[in-house]
Amino acid sequence: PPPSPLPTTTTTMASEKEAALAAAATPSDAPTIFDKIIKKEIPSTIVYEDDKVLAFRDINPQAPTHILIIPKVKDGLTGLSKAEERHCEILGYLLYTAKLVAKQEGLDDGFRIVINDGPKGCQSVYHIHVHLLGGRQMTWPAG
Ligand code: TR5
Repeated sequence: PPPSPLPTTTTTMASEKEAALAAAATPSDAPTIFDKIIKKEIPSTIVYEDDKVLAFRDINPQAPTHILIIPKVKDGLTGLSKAEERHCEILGYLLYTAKLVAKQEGLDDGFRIVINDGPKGCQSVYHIHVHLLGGRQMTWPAG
């Protein structure tokens, strides 16, 4: 039989890099797809929400559990490299939320937090987000 096509959600290393480079070419404070997810204009699988943050499942999961945690108000925080002192509270809150969601997901044996930044960090969406990955053995170093 002919080889079955790769699932459309599979992202190769090359296309991740291409997406990151394409994203880096757009104005960094422009609205992103995450604004539409926050406003519920496009669907997502929300696993946690309060007045400050939203956590939803990544559309292209890299682990059995792959959740993105984002601030509802970007306030110039397109990525970690743009952090100012005024962002300290929300940055801490994003990590604390990641811990709450990890517990909710049953990741009691461990998990990984990732924040990609800029083209070389393979960031593709310029609205800061914390990746929560778990449900399998992680390896190190990260790619
Ligand atoms: O590459 P970085 O670190 O910027 O992470 C961006 C993440 O957003 C990637 O892991 C993508 O898979 C994820 N992503 C992109 C879209 C999307 C999403 N997660 C959930 N829902 C999504 N929608 C509806 N549309 C996207 N373009």
